Amino acid sequence: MPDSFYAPTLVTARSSDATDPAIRLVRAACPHDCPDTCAMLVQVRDGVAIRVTGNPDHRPTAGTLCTKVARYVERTYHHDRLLHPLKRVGAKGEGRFERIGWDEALDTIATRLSAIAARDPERIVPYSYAGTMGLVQGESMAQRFFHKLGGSRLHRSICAEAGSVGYAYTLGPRMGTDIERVQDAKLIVFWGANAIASSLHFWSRAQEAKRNGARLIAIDPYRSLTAEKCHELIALLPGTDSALALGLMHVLIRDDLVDDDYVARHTIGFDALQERAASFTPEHVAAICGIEAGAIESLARQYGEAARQGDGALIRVNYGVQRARGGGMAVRNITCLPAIVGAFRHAAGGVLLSTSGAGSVDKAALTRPDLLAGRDPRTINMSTIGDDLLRAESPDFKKIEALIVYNSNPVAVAPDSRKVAAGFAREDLFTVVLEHFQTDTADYADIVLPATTQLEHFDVVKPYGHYDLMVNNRAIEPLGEAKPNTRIFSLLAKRMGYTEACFDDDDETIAAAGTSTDAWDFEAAKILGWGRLTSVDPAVARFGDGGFPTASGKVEFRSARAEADGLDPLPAYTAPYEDTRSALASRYPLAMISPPARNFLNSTFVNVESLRATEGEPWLDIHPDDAAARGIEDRCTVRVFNDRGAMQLRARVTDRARRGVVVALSIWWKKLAKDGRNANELTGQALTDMGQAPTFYDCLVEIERAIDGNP
Ligand SMILES: Nc1nc2c(c(=O)[nH]1)N[C@H]1C(S)=C(S)[C@@H](COP(=O)(O)OP(=O)(O)OC[C@H]3O[C@@H](n4cnc5c(=O)[nH]c(N)nc54)[C@H](O)[C@@H]3O)O[C@H]1N2
Ligand SMILES: Nc1nc2c(c(=O)[nH]1)N[C@H]1C(S)=C(S)[C@@H](COP(=O)(O)OP(=O)(O)OC[C@H]3O[C@@H](n4cnc5c(=O)[nH]c(N)nc54)[C@H](O)[C@@H]3O)O[C@H]1N2
Ligand SMILES: [Mo]
Repeated sequence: MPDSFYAPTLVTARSSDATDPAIRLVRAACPHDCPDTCAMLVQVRDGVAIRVTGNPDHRPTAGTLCTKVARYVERTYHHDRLLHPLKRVGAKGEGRFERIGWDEALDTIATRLSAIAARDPERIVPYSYAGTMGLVQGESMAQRFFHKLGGSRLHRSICAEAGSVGYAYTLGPRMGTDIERVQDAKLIVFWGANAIASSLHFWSRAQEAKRNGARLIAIDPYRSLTAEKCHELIALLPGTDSALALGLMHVLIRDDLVDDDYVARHTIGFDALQERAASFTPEHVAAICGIEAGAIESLARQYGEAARQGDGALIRVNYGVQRARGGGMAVRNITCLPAIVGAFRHAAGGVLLSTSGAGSVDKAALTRPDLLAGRDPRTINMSTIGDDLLRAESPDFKKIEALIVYNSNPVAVAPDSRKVAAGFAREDLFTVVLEHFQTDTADYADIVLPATTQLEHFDVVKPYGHYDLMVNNRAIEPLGEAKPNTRIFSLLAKRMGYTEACFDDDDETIAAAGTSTDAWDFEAAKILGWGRLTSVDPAVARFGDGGFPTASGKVEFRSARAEADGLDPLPAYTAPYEDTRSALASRYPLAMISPPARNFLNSTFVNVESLRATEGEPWLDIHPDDAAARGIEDRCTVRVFNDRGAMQLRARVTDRARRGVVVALSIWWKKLAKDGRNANELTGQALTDMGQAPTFYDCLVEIERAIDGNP
């Protein structure tokens, strides 16, 4: 029997693709943590999804899906899908489970949580991130549940916090150049951004710009798939971007490439900035970044001149620059550049980090903070979950006794994994995991609950790379006994005795309430598959005529807010914790970065055989000079280690990695690697300068040939 809890909207669209009358086309939206948030067309025959394609009518999607999501059907019907609740019968982490019914699962959880909550609900911690970016299956019913419970809050810091804080100091909430203008740019700088892997539809537009004569420049320690297709690569040392931006400012000011009119009308603090930039000569910056001074001079000239000529000069800054100690400052400094040269004047110019500051979502309607009823629970930072799970009871810290994980795989993705796993292995910790698959994290659960995938539930997804709010209509019935996150938390609420009416809301009611602050037409959007966010005008987002959403209404080179937060009010250079010039480098001389592999989406899709086969196995890319110095040959097994941990990988000796930097594309499931480990065995829990975010790419290591590491 279909569950009547969530309204079974099944919208049929027409498309030339579906000539077979037995095929129903459902308009859906990709749920994944990616800026592109594509419009999908799901072909359904006899209640079975048979194919997923990109909707050609949705402009940002333009009819294409990435290789991963094109395999969404393979993932949905995967032979390992979790189809019923499970209870653990083996040791934590061992992965031995036994099937139970929903009643037993929910009763067990409610009994355990009630007992803990009777003493102190803050000992119960939610752990979630962006397994789905849906407003409904993400943080709606789940947070209503935790608000009513009074559980700890979670600082969802693991991805974008450093940059969002840095960006806000300079420009305000994140709204960037509209992806639909990118093809008109004449210079595109990919700054810590591997668009081919992580935002394919931005890349398509950039390629169109390239065909129209645009110059593409990558700033990346690694010759990524994107960097190799650019005209130029500046391969700096990881975590030194804030210095490079200051070096560019120095040259722009010195060589009179400043747009004085724009600076005078739309910025504050330029004199102080000029003074600050004075000491960041190209030679000084080159030494910090490990690059040639000439590359800084040349980039500044190309950038300043493109803007001066009125050409679109666009910086696509992404997450690569944010994952070291100075990640916040890097974004703060980079976002000053388009104001200095007036690049905001051109619709295709300016800067794009994210569009997530655009549009208004009614978070309170989704998550109902009123259910806290005056309580103000503590906040746990998801990026230091390893330490926090291992922290003992003290007057300052209430030990974590229960963890409810959904939309996330912390045992694979959180830094300092050895500690994370040790924390999850605690016998006195009660852990519930809502999942599609038996992940590394699910292996540590006491109870595993099967969740529906995007094809099996309704949702609305707010993108961070374009300005359309996307509707995901349900295409098929839930597989097995799987249930949407909303339904699971609603049932749990009932078991806990919560009687508020909001725990009865169905998914469409939640979606309508959560988006009612925008004047978009929800009913029309369900039929079309998307609706333009009306509360943002992309013309405003490009700031041609100023009007920045900062305190001063201008670009803030000098930020009083940063100063009030105890930070340097001006752009500065913040060195990495694990600097290649520090004492630590004498033991661990190589900087390791672990950016996303093209065929995985964080740790999602790693268990899809066809995609894993394309990635091959966990590799470590190492420069020929660094390999030779250690007697490492191509394809031999190496041991990578530092004080936090060690793992084994197969070496690829290649000059894609710059000298001094090794690259382990991620995020592998630990249990699908030969040694049961992944890159987070080596990463640390130190936090960024802004936003208390993780520093995955601020990680010194040493490498040796494994004992039997023959190629
Ligand atoms: N295929 C795929 N797409 C994804 C994801 C995925 O896992 N796979 N993940 C999604 C998520 S959650 C996110 S946050 C985004 C990430 O989006 P991006 O940040 O665009 O993705 P990355 O591939 O990490 O690109 C970052 C690039 O920065 C480089 N880099 C590393 N350290 C530094 C540094 O210190 N300075 C500079 N300048 N560059 C550096 C890396 O070598 C890499 O090429 O992508 C999203 N899209
Ligand atoms: N070393 C290293 N570590 C990193 C990064 C890196 O570049 N290098 N990147 C970091 C970044 S940017 C991010 S964003 C994080 C990502 O970390 P996470 O947000 O944890 O992302 P995933 O690893 O994709 O795990 C998401 C899980 O949610 C599940 N899921 C999907 N949809 C649903 C649903 O509807 N219901 C339920 N219950 N579950 C669902 C999926 O099956 C998947 O196992 O990782 C971080 N970790
Ligand atoms: Mo992310």
